[in-house]
Amino acid sequence: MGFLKFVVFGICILHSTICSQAIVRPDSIDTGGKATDFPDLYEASVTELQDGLDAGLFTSVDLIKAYFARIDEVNLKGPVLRAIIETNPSALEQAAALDAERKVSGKRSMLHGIPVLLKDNIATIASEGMNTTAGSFSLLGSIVPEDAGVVKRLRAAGAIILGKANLSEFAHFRGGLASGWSGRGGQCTNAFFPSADPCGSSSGSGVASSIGLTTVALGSETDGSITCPTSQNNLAGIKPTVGLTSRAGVIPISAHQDTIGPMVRSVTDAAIVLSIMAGPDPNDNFTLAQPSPVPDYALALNKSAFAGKRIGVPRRGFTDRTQVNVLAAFENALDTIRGLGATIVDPADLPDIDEIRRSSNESIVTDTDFKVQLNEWYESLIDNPSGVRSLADLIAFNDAHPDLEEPTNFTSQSTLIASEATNGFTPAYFQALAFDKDLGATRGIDAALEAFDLDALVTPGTGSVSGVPAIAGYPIVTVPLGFYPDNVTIGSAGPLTVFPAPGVPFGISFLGTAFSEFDLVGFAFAYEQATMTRLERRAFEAAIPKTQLIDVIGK
Ligand SMILES: *[C@@H]1O[C@H](CO)[C@@H](O)[C@H](O)[C@H]1NC(C)=O
Ligand SMILES: *[C@@H]1O[C@H](CO)[C@@H](O)[C@H](O)[C@H]1NC(C)=O
Ligand SMILES: *[C@@H]1O[C@H](CO)[C@@H](O)[C@H](O)[C@H]1NC(C)=O
Ligand SMILES: *[C@@H]1O[C@H](CO)[C@@H](O)[C@H](O)[C@H]1NC(C)=O
Ligand SMILES: *[C@@H]1O[C@H](CO)[C@@H](O)[C@H](O)[C@H]1NC(C)=O
Ligand SMILES: *[C@@H]1O[C@H](CO)[C@@H](O)[C@H](O)[C@H]1NC(C)=O
Ligand SMILES: CC(=O)N[C@H]1CO[C@H](CO)[C@@H](O)[C@@H]1O
Repeated sequence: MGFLKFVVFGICILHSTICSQAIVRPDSIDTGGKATDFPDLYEASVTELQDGLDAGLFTSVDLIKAYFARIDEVNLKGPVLRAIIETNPSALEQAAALDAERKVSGKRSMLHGIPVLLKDNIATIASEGMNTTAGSFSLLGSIVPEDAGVVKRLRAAGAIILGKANLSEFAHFRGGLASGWSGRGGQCTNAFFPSADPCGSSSGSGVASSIGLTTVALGSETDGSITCPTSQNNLAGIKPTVGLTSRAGVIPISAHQDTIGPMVRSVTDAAIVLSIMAGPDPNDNFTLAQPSPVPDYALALNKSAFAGKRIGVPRRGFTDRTQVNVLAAFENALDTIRGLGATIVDPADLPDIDEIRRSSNESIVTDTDFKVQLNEWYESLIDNPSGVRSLADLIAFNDAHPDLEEPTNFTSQSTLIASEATNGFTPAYFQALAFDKDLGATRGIDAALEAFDLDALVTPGTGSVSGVPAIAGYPIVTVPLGFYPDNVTIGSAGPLTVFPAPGVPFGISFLGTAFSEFDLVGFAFAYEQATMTRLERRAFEAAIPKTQLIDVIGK
């Protein structure tokens, strides 16, 4: 991550007039030498950037300029990744104010002056200049009442909202559409192979973080939407326990499953961001039930976290024998984890896994919740120029605007239609909700943890990993595991995308009980540090932006 080089340069600034002049007038830097000592934005961590900001090496204004230029290089030009829908027109002004504040009174937090990209379902006040649309033209120009709860926390900590990321429209709660497609953003694609599936629904968040179009990105997960794009874009990501991070001001699917979390390049960055995002919010009563105080997840970053721990492998329903590349890497990972001092309990199947896989209680809950909550969302808007005020209006709007919302091969809105057919909080709904808690938590993850006396579960971060934690509302922490080999047979993922494909990443996930993030972060960190898999392979050449800090400083 260039950390060592950077520290050396930092010392140079403190002790040498020549070096510090070079910083003030970066144009004069010998590009054959010192210039390479700026953090490489492809990989730069929160800590590296914070050190550089504190040392006066560069400013947050420089960071915003550099990321905007990097977005411009690859978003609609070159590889046309379509990871970003909008950039923040107020970001430079906000960065300048935060730079000035840093000079006077120092940094507010580890995120002071650090750019954060939001999935487009996370609300930001319209007066700042950005839309909040979940990728849908039905919400273009709409005025939300206020920032989302997590955005309020990030801004209070000094973070700068860089822009809005593309996503599978409505967080993939629309129909049988390809991952990463939205009406407003078009088809987002992976940076590791041309036109590869980015997974979803937090697709743009994943792609943008993977190649350094931002320092931090946030995604949301109802069932797989942080975990899968984290896995498929070579990232570290945390799907928090439902109720750890506020969903207030996030375009909803289900209060019982939605959760907001970081998708970044290292477990350390994920821990820093989660520590700031998490906490109670009076506008989301699920967050009032979380343990207090919020832990400092950075204290979980312990390379010895596996020592003396028992980690279970829930094979049945979690691993897919046909995924030979993923499984081979996973078996190696289990050896690594054993080598780090853990006892691997394999298999450690969930006692009720077959019953869970037969159940369709989840869609009863999500279809019902979505209609109620989306109607509330439209009603909460101060204005919506499209005139859409309900789920029924949305379905009609899509059909009335096929050019915008139903282009060839992207017509389905079967999920919206199924949701519209539900009838609110009926006894059958409450029964399905109770079944899900019992199946996923009590007789599922918690039963396995207890039966095998485990500290956590570990599975490939692909395929069906997210379903049981989804219905339980339980956390998942995912880090890189490997990459599809160069000779993998390329498959089709959607009308415009391919998967698998050479070089496309896959991850490994750690699962646990409610609010076990501290332990899971420790395990993910220990595994990440022992392997550093992310650094083994980079994006394809055209998808790697060229702009670096040196190109914008002082310009
Ligand atoms: C929303 O997007 C439209 C079209 O791109 C743009 O004109 C507008 O400034 C954006 N922001 C808001 C707050 O509507
Ligand atoms: C949140 O409030 C709703 C309605 O006001 C209530 O039905 C629900 O049980 C509450 N949830 C929690 C976790 O407190
Ligand atoms: C790291 O984990 C090891 C093994 O559990 C423990 O002995 C040690 O105290 C931990 N270190 C810190 C700083 O928490
Ligand atoms: C919900 O789960 C219960 C318990 O496994 C099961 O008996 C029931 O059939 C499930 N309902 C649906 C609609 O799948
Ligand atoms: C890819 O290469 C590996 C190692 O050379 C080989 O074992 C495997 O059979 C090849 N796979 C395909 C699909 O050709
Ligand atoms: C729609 O999808 C089919 C099958 O994937 C493909 O052959 C066709 O070219 C696509 N049409 C457009 C306009 O993208
Ligand atoms: C920031 C950016 O490049 N946004 C673009 C996202 O895609 C839509 C559709 O192509 C463009 O209109 C935006 O300009």
